Amino acid sequence: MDTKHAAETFWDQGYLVLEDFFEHSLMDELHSLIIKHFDHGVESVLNDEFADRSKCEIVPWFPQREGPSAFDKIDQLEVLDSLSAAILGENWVNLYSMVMFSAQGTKGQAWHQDCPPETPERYNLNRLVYTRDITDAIGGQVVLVPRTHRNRELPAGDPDVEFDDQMTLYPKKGTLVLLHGHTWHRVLPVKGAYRVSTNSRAAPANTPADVTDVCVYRNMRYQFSSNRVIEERVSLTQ
Ligand SMILES: O=C(O)CCC(=O)C(=O)O
Ligand SMILES: [Fe+2]
Repeated sequence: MDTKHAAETFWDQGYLVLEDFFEHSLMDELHSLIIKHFDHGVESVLNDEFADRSKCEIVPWFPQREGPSAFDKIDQLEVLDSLSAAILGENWVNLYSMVMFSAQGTKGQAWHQDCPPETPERYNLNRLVYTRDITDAIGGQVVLVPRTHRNRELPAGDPDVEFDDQMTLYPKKGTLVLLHGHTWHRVLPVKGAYRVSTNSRAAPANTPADVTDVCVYRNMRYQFSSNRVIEERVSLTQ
């Protein structure tokens, strides 16, 4: 792979899709661990106010917090390592691996930026791994607005909106999606039995581990560590 060209395309567009990046055997191994984990029921650790206000319904799992795991194999891939370095620069940091599960009939995720965009060099890189195809029947497509990663705040307003220049991605089993944390993005509602994705988040050198603590939605800024809305972006009386 031409990592220099891939990194340039990423920086031009704010995202990059690479199909057949991961071996199907690795996808199957990780997928069965995900299914085993979520088989025990899907109690969300996120509170109701968050789900209600943010229009987000996902259940996160951080497999690497439980010790060495098959998910480490993603981080150990040489090709992902060099691509990440080409995008993020020397001494980039690996933040954490987060599996996201959405049950049938859930809303997906409303438009957001993973972290505030005011400081362009303070951002996270989503390295999204799909262990199964995302199709129209399943739902959960990733929608994004290209080139919104350069110091542009997601405009305030109705969480459920269509932007003229939005793009819909249908990642397949084995696809890697690289997505800048400031790029405006959302996940569509889930119609099939369930939807999963895995995010091995990374960031440039010296980025604090809590870079994604505050997420920017169209109606609010939400802080995960305190479970609080820290800024209302639309009038609540309307
Ligand atoms: O699950 C996905 O496809 C994307 C989720 C997302 O918004 C993120 O990882 O920041
Ligand atoms: Fe996100």
